[in-house]
Amino acid sequence: LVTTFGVPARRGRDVVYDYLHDVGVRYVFGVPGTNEVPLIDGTSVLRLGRERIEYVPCLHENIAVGAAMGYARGSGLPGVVELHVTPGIAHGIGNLYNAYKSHVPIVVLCAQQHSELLLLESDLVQIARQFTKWAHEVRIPSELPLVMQRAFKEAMTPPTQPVFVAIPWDFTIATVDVPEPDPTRPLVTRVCSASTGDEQALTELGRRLLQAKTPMIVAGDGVGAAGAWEELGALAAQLGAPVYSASHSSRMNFPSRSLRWQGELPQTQKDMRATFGAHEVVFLCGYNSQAPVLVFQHEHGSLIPADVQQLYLHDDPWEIGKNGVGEVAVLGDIKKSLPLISAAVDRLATEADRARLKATDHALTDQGAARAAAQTAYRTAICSRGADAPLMGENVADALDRLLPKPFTIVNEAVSDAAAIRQYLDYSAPQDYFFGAGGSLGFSMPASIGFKLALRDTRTVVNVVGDGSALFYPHTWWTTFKRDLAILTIVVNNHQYRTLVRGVAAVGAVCDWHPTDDKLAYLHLESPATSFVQLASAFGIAAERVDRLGDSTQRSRAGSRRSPRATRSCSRS
Ligand SMILES: Cc1ncc(C[n+]2csc(CCOP(=O)(O)OP(=O)(O)O)c2C)c(N)n1
Ligand SMILES: [Mg+2]
Repeated sequence: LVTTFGVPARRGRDVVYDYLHDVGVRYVFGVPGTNEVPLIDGTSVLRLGRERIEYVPCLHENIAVGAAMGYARGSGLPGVVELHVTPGIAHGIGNLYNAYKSHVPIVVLCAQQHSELLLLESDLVQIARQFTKWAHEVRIPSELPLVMQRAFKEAMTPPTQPVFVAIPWDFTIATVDVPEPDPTRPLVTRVCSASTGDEQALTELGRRLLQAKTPMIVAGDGVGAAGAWEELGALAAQLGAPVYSASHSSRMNFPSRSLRWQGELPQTQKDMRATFGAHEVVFLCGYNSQAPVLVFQHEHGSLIPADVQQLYLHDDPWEIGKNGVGEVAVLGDIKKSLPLISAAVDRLATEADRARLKATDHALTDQGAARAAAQTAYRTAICSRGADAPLMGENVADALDRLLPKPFTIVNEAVSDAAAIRQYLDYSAPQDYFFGAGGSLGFSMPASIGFKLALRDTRTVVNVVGDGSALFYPHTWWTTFKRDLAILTIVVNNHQYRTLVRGVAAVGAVCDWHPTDDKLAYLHLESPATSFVQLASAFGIAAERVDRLGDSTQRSRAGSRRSPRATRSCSRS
């Protein structure tokens, strides 16, 4: 076959791979159907001077999407998945939602039915639209280059998010009149969006922070994405301001060892209001607000009390002032704009201001030191309960802190123990930590696969996951085994959906509603007593069960070359 240019004909799927090569991805994740075979087969076509792209098969579409999410975060490139028609995309929605809320760039390619059977099929774009930045179904094969360039451009441009492209499968084998790309020229637009926010507005923001007696800072995912720990830390120190992380942060947005860090925002309306209410000004930096409390009662007032002034800086205009009025609201690159706020504070401060800020910061860091000492004392106490004491989730966090070599990436889905995993470990950078901000469970085992493929031997990847969460996609281990990935999975097994048990109690306290059947058997996982060791072994993964405190102090061998695949199942936590 030759094209009108007289060059060898190329197929639609070859055009698709032009774009994957252009952005530099090394892996495509998916679950095959007949529709996808031509696309998958595209990974077998070798390109001169290009690294090979590999297909990573998974046993469920949500595993594939989760793996793409981890790969994107681990590599800094978009994650790519190839999903089957209707049920395929439907299965992948949970992690697509997590990626959407966590602002992870994923390009979802979905092989639609044959173009002449479309009327018999479902509207794939309608399924995916609400969880993506852009969703489109290719109408004719010649549209592929335009659509692929737009898809990657959109996914990668901040605010990064998933995009969705449905391709009737016959288009992937159709000939298209597109020549081989010139490797010296880009195929995808890379938008340089690192613009500093308006200087005047940043000065005003600095002025309001300086005037406030006790300003408070909330660090959201925008801070971690911009790599702005240092800049935000400098501002917090300058102001003597406590820094909270946004609820459901998908990265570590402030150093866990900073004496100014207060952990994530509280989880109830009452506590959240009390926290914000103690300050007259709050600076919401890179803050992505999302359903952070279980019960919201309108009559008890907004989560941020009305008399608290809200100041915003973000590179995502949608998130700025999404749920409250920003009195000063600046759109701009966070890393570049923060130093201008600090400079304004510095410029505007009188000698008296400087002395006041210094004293405030001393008091704040003294409180932080007292908090750290109390945490150390608590940790010592829970670790001194005797070798036979049953393990607690917090012991797992403590052991990881003591035994895990740096650099590491923690993928945290230890639902009711998630705070300890954030607080006990010493993270060095925002990307040392991942959580699925949508809260759709079953994200961490799949995401760990993507992280490990992206990071290879440069980092130890540890997945800490609740038993309930692990049971969503234990067949992730099939891919772990197939790809020989050294991932340490720690299943924190409390034999229940503990968060939900606590949630029912919280609803009872707030709404005065109590379930008729208070045994809540459907929130318990004791029977059958699932053996995670057997489950892991079934997929070829080495595993051991750790019941007692004394057993948890031995250094794990996972991550070492001798023991490439290991799982720890911690029971009776
Ligand atoms: C896909 C999905 N289904 C259901 C839920 C509701 N849910 C929230 S927490 C939870 C239980 C988590 O249990 P486990 O992983 O064992 O953690 P634990 O609370 O016991 O620490 C469930 C089922 C969810 N968030 N996502
Ligand atoms: Mg549990």
